[in-house]
Amino acid sequence: MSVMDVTDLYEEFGDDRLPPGQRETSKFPVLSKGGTPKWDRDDWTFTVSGAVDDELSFSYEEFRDLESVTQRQDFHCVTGWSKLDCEFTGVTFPHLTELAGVHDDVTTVMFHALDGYTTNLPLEDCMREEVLFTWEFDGDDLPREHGGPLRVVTPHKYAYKGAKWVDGVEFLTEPERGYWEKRGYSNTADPWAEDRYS
Ligand SMILES: Nc1nc2c(c(=O)[nH]1)N[C@H]1C(S)=C(S)[C@@H](COP(=O)(O)O)O[C@H]1N2
Ligand SMILES: [Mo]
Repeated sequence: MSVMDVTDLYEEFGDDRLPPGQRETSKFPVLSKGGTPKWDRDDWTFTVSGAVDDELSFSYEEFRDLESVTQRQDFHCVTGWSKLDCEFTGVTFPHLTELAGVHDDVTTVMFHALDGYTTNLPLEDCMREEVLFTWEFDGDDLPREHGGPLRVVTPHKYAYKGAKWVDGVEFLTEPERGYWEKRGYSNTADPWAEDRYS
């Protein structure tokens, strides 16, 4: 299995791999607004909805059968820690949009999760190979507390832009804010600009 190293993406945003004000940790802390939601792999469904040619829905097995990649990425939490060299396996965001056919007037993507969490990003910030729907971390199933069975990772943004327990992605033609974006976290969340709060 080949691993694509995308840890150099910082060159597009700043001078240093470690964004300003971040410290490196080897641990992987858990940050959730509430507890870890319960789910059952057999009734889990992932949906693609909104302004698309084909609204899609996948079972867990169907999602796992999509074309996938493994990447080495960094992970930056808005509370100040960064975990470098995480290996994630999953489906790229652009691949999913090819399957659904996204309308030209879409500006905003809203991610939905099993715990009621939501987070938004502009479509163009999602159309990157590094934005993954991932089920595997460092060679093992993604731990439940870190968002298993499926989560999003956004190495170019603070990690609150990556929904754990993601079960839906919605394509919108008007701006809308997600859970933390409504509660004072930055809408843009660029770690190299230290867009932490708004
Ligand atoms: N569904 C869901 N996704 C979420 C959250 C959450 O509470 N619920 N917290 C976010 C925040 S604020 C952070 S920092 C990261 C933390 O990911 P981790 O617990 O795997 O470190 O998940 C993000 N995704
Ligand atoms: Mo966070």
